[in-house]
Amino acid sequence: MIYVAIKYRYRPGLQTQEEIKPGEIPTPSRGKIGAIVLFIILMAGILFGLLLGTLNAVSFIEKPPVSEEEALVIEVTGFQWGWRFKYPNGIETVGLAYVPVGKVVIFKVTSDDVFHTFSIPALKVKIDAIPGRVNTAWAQFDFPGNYRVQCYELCGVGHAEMIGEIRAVPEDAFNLWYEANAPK
Ligand SMILES: [Cu+2]
Repeated sequence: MIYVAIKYRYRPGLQTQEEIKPGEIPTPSRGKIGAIVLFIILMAGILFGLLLGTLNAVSFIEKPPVSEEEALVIEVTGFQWGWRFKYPNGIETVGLAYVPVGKVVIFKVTSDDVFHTFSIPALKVKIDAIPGRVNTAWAQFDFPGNYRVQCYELCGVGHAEMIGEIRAVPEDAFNLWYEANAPK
């Protein structure tokens, strides 16, 4: 834009907007149809490339790479102010969830009261938690460790304290915990 602004700036001898009389067709002295076509194609190409990249990224984010049978499905419920996790075998925890390293985890996210947003910042996971609705997000924890969970939707005075933790542990350790804590 700076280049064009300098190159095509007004110079003496050129018509200004005010000098063009009503009904007069200005002399198309500066138009280059080839350049215009080239730039339209170039711009359309860039936008199309960006569009493809975006669609690709969105489908990666939204579609878990494996089916729910092959993944660990955890129901996540936000409430004022905390996170509840429910596992397929009935285990329920509040504020802390264990997951196995290397396995795809699917989060079915909803809320008990107001709008919240479930997020695991380290893994760039972020999905709205809305009462009466279940939103799906997924993640794969490739490294053992503690992952912070944070609410990203202002949801009342306790919003800043609406923090949870996901502990990614080796699959063996997870299975021990999972079996040992299964509700009888
Ligand atoms: Cu919240």
